[in-house]
Amino acid sequence: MIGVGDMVLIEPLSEDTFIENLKKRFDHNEIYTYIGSVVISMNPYKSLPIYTAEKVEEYRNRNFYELSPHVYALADEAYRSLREQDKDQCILITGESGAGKTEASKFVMSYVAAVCGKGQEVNKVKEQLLQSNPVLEAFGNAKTVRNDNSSRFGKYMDIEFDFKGDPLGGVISNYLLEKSRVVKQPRGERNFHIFYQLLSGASDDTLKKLKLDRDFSKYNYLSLDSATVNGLDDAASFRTVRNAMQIVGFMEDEVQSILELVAAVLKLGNIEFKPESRCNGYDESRVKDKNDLKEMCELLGIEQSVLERAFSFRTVEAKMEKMSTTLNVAQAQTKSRKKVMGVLDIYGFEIFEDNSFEQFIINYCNEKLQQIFIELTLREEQEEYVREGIEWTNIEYFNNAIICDLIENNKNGILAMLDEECLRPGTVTDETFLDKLNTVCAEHQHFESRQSKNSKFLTDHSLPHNCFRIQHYAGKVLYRVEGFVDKNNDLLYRDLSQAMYKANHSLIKILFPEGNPAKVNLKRPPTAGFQFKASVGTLMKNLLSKNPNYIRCIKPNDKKAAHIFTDSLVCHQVRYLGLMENVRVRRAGYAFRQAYEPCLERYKMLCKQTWPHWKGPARGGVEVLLTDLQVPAEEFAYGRSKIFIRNPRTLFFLEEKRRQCLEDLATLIQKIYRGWK
Ligand code: AOV
Ligand code: MG
Repeated sequence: MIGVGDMVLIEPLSEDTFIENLKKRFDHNEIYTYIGSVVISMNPYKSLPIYTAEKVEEYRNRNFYELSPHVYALADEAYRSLREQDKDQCILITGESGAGKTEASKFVMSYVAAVCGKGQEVNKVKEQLLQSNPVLEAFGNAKTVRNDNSSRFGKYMDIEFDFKGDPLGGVISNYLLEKSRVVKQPRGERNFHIFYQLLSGASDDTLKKLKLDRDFSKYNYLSLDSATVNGLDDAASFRTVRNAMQIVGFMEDEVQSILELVAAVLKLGNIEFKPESRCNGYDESRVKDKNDLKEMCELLGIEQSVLERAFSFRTVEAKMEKMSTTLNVAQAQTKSRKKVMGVLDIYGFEIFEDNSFEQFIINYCNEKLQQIFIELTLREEQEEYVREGIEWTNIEYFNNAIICDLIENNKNGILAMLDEECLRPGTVTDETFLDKLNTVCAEHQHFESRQSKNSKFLTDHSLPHNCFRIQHYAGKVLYRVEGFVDKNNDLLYRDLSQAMYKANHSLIKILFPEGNPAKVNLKRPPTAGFQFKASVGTLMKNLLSKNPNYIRCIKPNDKKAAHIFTDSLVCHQVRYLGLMENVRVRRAGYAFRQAYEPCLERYKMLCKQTWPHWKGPARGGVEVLLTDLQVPAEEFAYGRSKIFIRNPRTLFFLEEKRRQCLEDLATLIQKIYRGWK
């Protein structure tokens, strides 16, 4: 073993030894390290031969601590608990942009797929689950300065199993896609992969049908300075995506419709408007060059005059996506209770030069996940010791609840204030929103400072006039308010949705149900922020109802490069992820705990006094049992309702004894049986 596989065992423990251990292991391609049952994963930025079929076999059905740390061990443990103990599981993967979350989520999925169930039907379901990844990545991932394959949406996938542990299907929920990227990308970044894939990989014939040119430079929406990315083969990816779409279950004509839509978006980007006179406060505009408009209309089956009229009232960006969609990969056939393993892979915490509404939402989501980690591993763990009456010295940690509150508080949280501003009659601008924020949050801060001085809404004189700054758990972020109101409103003008609804195109029609004149809904749709907060709330509840398994991803350097370990960068992540506190709580505590009754039931055969029946309270039985087995006293603590076991090895010892005992028993029975014959 290179270095120490479980940080809990490091001696002496300090931030320096912790990071030294990570570095030593990273240098030897040991990218996984445990903190108890939590897996730390360092992004190696190169492919390692540790995800082979042989590795899967190695980790299959083995005890978590038996082999060297691996994300497969976590996947195995989660799947086994799901099958044998009937506990729904969730895999929570966190870390900043480019740290390796999406890759980790795919390794977990492919491991589970490899070890669960067999047979033609089951294999089909597995294929569909796995192949959903390339499709979602094509439409939802893009190159950013932080990551060449950055997820621009949050994804939560429930994999459903029957009582035997065979997969039945999956339900995927998507969270707020960064759709503004379609129209505009920061310098050095790209639009969503699918545009480049289509132009690079489609046949001449397909492109002709889609009225497209292979040349990226013909399209305004495809940034030129970074159109090709080292290490990304767009043409090959297109073939993968086409194939995956078929496996997932799209019919040929559906794929065609989708590609027509992609082509239409590219055309849309080329339509230029020239301003005309103003009337009624609307910017009237006229389409300048009509050829792209004509082709777009042909692709979508829309009458040109209808669309032109709709455009003329106001130029708006096309917003074609719903907040949260559920895709049923396969139909579950059974009515009996399903077991569920949820895999969460969201966009990681990010700080760009220019941070807007999208970064605000992304970072809020990361705060919420950090909250879960804190609640479950730091707070609840410590509270349990106190509850059980076990001697305990509290370990200090930073609780980010105050930041979550600053953002989501129903009364004076930033999202609530943004909504208030969006719904207020009168002239509403990003500036009026910022004014309000500064008034309320600054007051809030004064109020706070009298009490605790830890407000996370930062006001100082260096702040540019159109910005606000938040001290997030993972760093300070400066947000520019431009676009906040518009993006939160997320309104599509009725003329446009109605024009789209009139299209003679199967897909477009479904995408704009609000354009149906028979269903004019005068009620205002909920804002983007409101919907996001609600769906994140539901997600958190869902996660809290399951047994959590954590993968904490760390980015070794800012260069997307192999072999480079930047100490300061890693140190920053170790700090804000709360990993030191995690080790301390774990070290001071006990790795396993179990109520007295089931514990006695399981091991009573190991001691003459407790076998076959123990009379009296279970706790006494467990005491007798452990004394008889001569397990050192410091390995245990007796809680009010549970026995606490400090070291995993002690549990192995008990399990091994039990296994031997059962084996001996089986041999004995065989002998007796033979004797009778
Ligand atoms: P992310 O999901 O955490 O970022 P990814 O999982 O996309 O990050 O990882 C970024 C890149 O790092 C990948 O494209 C791989 O090149 C490399 N990488 C990550 N993990 C591994 C691994 N285990 N082995 C080899 N290469 C790896 V974001 O989606 O940006 O938050 O929004
Ligand atoms: Mg990702």
